[in-house]
Parts: sequence; C-alpha cells; structure tokens
Amino acid sequence: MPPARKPDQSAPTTVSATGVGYEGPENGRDPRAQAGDFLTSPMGVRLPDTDHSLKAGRRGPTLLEDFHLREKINAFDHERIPERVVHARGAAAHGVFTAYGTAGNITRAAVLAEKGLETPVFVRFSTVLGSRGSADTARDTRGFAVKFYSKEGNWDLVGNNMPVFFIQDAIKFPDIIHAGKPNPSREIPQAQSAHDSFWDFVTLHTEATHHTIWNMSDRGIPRSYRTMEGFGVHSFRLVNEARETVLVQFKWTPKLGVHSLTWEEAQLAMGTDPDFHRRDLADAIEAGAFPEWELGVQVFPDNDEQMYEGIDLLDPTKIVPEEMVPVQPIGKLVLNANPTNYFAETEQVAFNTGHVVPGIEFTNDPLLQGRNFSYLDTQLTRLGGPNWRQIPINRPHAPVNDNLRDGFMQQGIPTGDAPYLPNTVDGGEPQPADWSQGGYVTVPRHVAGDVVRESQSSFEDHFSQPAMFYASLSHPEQVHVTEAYTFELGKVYEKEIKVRALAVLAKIDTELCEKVAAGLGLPAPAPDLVEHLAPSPALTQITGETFPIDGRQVAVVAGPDADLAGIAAFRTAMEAAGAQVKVLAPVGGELGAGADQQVVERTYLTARSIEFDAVVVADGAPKEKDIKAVVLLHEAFRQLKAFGTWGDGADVLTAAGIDTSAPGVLGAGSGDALAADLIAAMGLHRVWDRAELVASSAVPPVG
Ligand code: HDE
Repeated sequence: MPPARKPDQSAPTTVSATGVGYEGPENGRDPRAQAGDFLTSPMGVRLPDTDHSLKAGRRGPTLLEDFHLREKINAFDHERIPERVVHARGAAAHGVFTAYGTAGNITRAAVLAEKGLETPVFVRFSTVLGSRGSADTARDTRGFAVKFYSKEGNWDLVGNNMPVFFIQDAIKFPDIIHAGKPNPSREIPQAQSAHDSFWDFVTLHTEATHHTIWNMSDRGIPRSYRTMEGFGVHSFRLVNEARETVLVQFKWTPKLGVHSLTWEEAQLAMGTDPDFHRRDLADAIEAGAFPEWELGVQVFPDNDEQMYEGIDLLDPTKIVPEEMVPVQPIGKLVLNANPTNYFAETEQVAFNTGHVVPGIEFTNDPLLQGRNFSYLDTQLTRLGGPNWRQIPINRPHAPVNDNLRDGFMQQGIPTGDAPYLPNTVDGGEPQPADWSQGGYVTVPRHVAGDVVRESQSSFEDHFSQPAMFYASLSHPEQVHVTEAYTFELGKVYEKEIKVRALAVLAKIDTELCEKVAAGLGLPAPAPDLVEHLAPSPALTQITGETFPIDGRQVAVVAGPDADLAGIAAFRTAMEAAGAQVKVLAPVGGELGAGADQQVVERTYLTARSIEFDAVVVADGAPKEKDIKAVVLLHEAFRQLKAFGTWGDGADVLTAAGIDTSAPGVLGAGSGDALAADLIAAMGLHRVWDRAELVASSAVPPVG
C-alpha cells in the first residue's frame, strides 16, 4: 500500500495557490481564481486601502511597518522571469487531440493509437529570434509546440512550421542563434535575420541553406498560426505492442490550408499591429472558429542504415518528399479555448523533447539528442528551480509518484518516509512498472562505433534539397523568394558576405541567382547547379485548391447613406461561411437605426489594409475621395486581396484609381449575391492572377 498520512501528521491542503481549500465554486466563484469580493494581502488579510502608503503624518515619511506597501512592491519587483533564450515571443491555446486509431499498428502510445481517445493539449506558437515584446510578423521560423496531457504521462512534440533545421548537430545551436540574434554591441536589429551576422554564418556554414530558403519563402511570414503546417523535424522511433519499431516524421496539416502574408503586409503589421498573429488566434477561438490540424506520419523502416532511398533520416536538414512517402493521417487537433492568464500558462509552459510516453522513442539524430539535454536544462534558469514541473500548466494529468523531493517552491506535500527505492519503510512503493504495466521500457537498439567528432558523409550534401524546394514552388512563390533574398542581402553591409550568398544561390537556381545579383548590383557568379530530386508538388502552397474561410476578415466600406439592409444580408452570408465582417466608415458610431443598423467597427484611422482578407464596397458608400481610404484600397489591391462591390460601390474603386475589370474585383447586384462569389475567391486565399499587375519593381528585370 502506498503510505498514507500518519495520525500525527497534518499539512495544508494543496489545491490552492493562496492556501484556500477548494471544494467547488463559492457563490459561483472559484476561490483559486483570486478574484473574490475583498482585496487582501498575500496572507489573506482584508485591506482597507491600496492607494495610500502608511505615513507619519499626511506629509510625513513612509513607515517601514507598512507591510501592505512592502508586499505589494516586493511582488511587483519580481514579476518578470527570464524570457526564453529562443522562441520568446509566443501565443498559445488549449485544445483536444483525437486519435483516429490508425497508428495502432505502429505505436503502443495510447495518445496516438487508441481510436477516438481524446487527449487534452496545450499548444504554443512562437517566432524564434525576437524578444518577448517583438512583432509577430517578422520573417522567421515559427515554433509549433504541442503538449499532450496523455493518460500515460506528458508527451511534448516540439516542432516548427518548417520541416528542416539550420544545423545538423546540437553543438552548433549557440552559433546559429548568436548569429541570428541582434548585434551584441547595439542590440539591433530586433527579430530580424536581415543583418550581417546571420548571413555571415549561413553562407559559411552551408548546411543552413535549406532552412534559410524556407525562411526566405512565404513560409517565413505566415498569414496566421492557423494556416501553418507543423513538423516534428527529426525522425522519431515508434514502438508497437509487439515491440516492433518504425521510424516516423510527424506533420500537422492545417484544415484552412497553408497561407502566408505578403512581405508588405508583414512589414506594415510590425508597426500597426505587432500582435497580429496573437490577436488572430485569440479572436478566431473567441468567435468559435476553432483552428484545426490533422496529424500525419511518414513511416520508414527502422533498419541499420536509417536511410530512405539515399536520404539520411538522421539529417534534420533533409526531407523525404511526400510523393515518395505519403503522409498517413493518425489524428486531429482542435484548439477550442484561449488561456485564462498569459503568464501563468503561455509564459510558464515548459516544453521538452525529452517528455515522451511508452511507444515513442528517440533516434540518433544529433540535433534531437542535444535538444533532450537543453529543454530540461533551460527551465532551471527560466522558471527558477526543479519544481517547474508542478506549475499547473506543466503538471501531467497522469498520477505522479516520482520520489523527487524538495527544491525551491515545492508545491506538493508528499507523505511517507522513503522517497527512495528499493525500500521496505514505505511498503516498497512506488514500484517500478514493467512493459505489461505500461512502463517506459526502451526497446534495445544496437549502437557501436569509434568515439569521433565527425558526422556521416551524407550530411555533406547541403544544396540538392534547397534546389528541389525552389524548383517545387509556383511562380509567384519563386518571385517572393527572389524578393526576400534581395531584401535581406540588401540590408547586409559587407560585400564579401553578399558575394558568398550569391555563390550559394548559383548552386540552387540560375535565374534566382541572377535576379538577386541584379537587385544587389553585383555580378552574378557562373551557374554551379547541383542535381536534385524531382520537384515535390506538396511543397508549394499555391495549388488552386480552395479552403474554408473560417475566421478570415472582410471589410465593408460604408457610410451614412450605404445600403444597410444589403450589408446585413452580406454579413449573414459571410458569417455563415465562418468569416468575420467589419464595417469600415470615415467616422465611428452607428449607421442608421432599427433592424438594419450597423455599428462602425473600424474607421480609416483605426484600420489598415493588413487586417482584412477581402475588401467590399457597399452600395451608397461615400464617393468623396478620402486619401486614407485610397491608401487602404491600394494596399489591399496590391496585396492581392479579393474585392467586391454592389450597386454604385464600384464608383468608389474607380475614383480611387482601381481598375474594376482587374482580376479578383467582383461585382454583384446585391450584398448577398456578392457573398457567394467572394467566399469562393477568398478560399483561394489571394487573387494570384493579379500578381503580375502589381509585381514589385524592386527587383529589376534581368537582361
Ligand atoms: Fe528549440 N529550444 N532548440 N528547436 N525550440 C527552445 O527551450 C534548442 C530546435 C523549438 O513554445 C528552448 O523551453 C537546442 C529544433 C520550439 O516554449 C531551448 C536546439 C526545433 C521552442 C531550445 C534546438 C526547435 C524551442 C528555449 C538544437 C524544431 C519553443 C526555451 C539542438 C523541431 C517552445 C525552452 C515553447 C525552445 C534549445 C533546436 C523548436 C533553449 C539546443 C530543431 C518550438 O531549450
């Protein structure tokens, strides 16, 4: 029997952070929420005044005996904890993962294997380089970290929105991060790779080429966290009940498709709405447009080579194209609740690649091996001691009998006298669990070799996969990659670094290299192309496929004389499709009265083009030329957003100099008639047919 508390022992109840016992809501309130009727000190003493310190006389000095003043200021002084050394900027949500059961033959992990099993999750998305207060839309990789509170213990799948990484060996991580972070002397630029040290490193350390070109592609500036893929990056080993093993790579596929911002939108958002992604995630969940992903695996035999058709499965700079090994769906993730408190949950959550459950094991990928050390290590500095595991957001939902004791901020009150094994003092418990009891028994894997500081020769191919990636993109995406390299390298001061970057591009694609060289005003090096696999259509995000428009934003330009009934009908139709409609007018307030009344949700002062996925001009919208309206319309047009008008709304576009016969400018007789066409156009994300019309002139045409 596990030891019970002895008759002579007592302890405070452990359920409340403030020491208040919890037996259910009190007057409809949860006492643990610390939002009761009366203000108290941290010791629970009710306070009469929190605005004046205790003084010797009204104009006298403050007294040291003012415990309220001291406690209040003392707690405030220590509110901050160190931000994450990477991925400091993030946003998170709660949700549920449901296993399809299709992985039952490859893993014994119930979270993946048990058909219909629902496991609570907490998911944190992030950028890598920026500080905690930096802008969401910087060009960067995005973190996609999922904590599964499985009934067999916590499993963390700590991935990114790109399937490859900059480095092949954990020992290089401080180097790539030091190169990418702001310059040490001036601490600029914030959250940017567009500076000398980043490009210095990646052009010398060319195993970074594949990840770099993903960052320079539209994947580096997602439209939303909801429209990103996620990847586990490494190969993992799955083990089934028969102790058979396979290697897998994990992929999250968003229900809404993979969509990105344009670079112009990303840059504008950094100024006008630095919380762009954070807001989008929270708003969508609040509106009931729950973000959804399907989890899939590529499955490979677990043999001695750990290679697939010449692709090294231990090399995190490589992918296996989905056309070679299809992704098999194994479960669904739905995010259905926002955190209650940012700090308590999103900031304090601690992910760790070393958090695995029976049925999920590691491979020898040297990056993964190093991560298993780092994620445990970093929490000590970030969260202040070993009991970070007991913080509510980090606690497993499975029973914990770990024999770990003491340490700063111990929250548990363990009973018993024998926190060691073997013991007889506490009846020999808790007992180790064997395989049949659900113990994490490692399936033996053979390892032999000389101790060396070397890697496998296959790790030396740095260019064939970046070349395949570029060749797989659609034309507009290739143009964006060209513009991104030209922009980033244009911010580099040292000519030598730019020349090295061009030498790398010469191996990937001749036109890309020549256009970037032309944009930089440098001679293009001679082509030096590498051979690569056939292009992989799964790598392009512009496919002609249409996607749901849940949580996407539509502006309706209106004014006092606008067709309000038409707007109401348009709103109903768009909301039925999951989109959100915002009425945009010159000044705030309400338009009209009665059933058709519309609240002005945005004015030209408070809105910017980046906020909307489509812009519609209602019949009767003001025709006077408002310069701010013209700027918004031009930006949205350039950003390839769908436009729509009904009635004389088209005149507003014409007056603003927008060609109403251009691709993606839809006209209709009424608001609800327009909605159907607009939903179809928005499902494609952008009006790609307009791309040539608005192409950036920053990249001069070549020869
Ligand atoms: Fe991380 N990484 N990382 N990383 N990483 C951290 O852990 C590290 C790597 C990733 O939302 C840190 O708790 C090393 C690959 C995400 O809280 C730290 C190496 C991938 C997050 C750390 C890598 C990632 C982190 C910082 C090379 C994609 C945010 C704070 C061996 C598969 C998790 C923390 C969150 C966070 C170290 C490489 C993704 C310092 C040493 C590859 C999504 O431990």
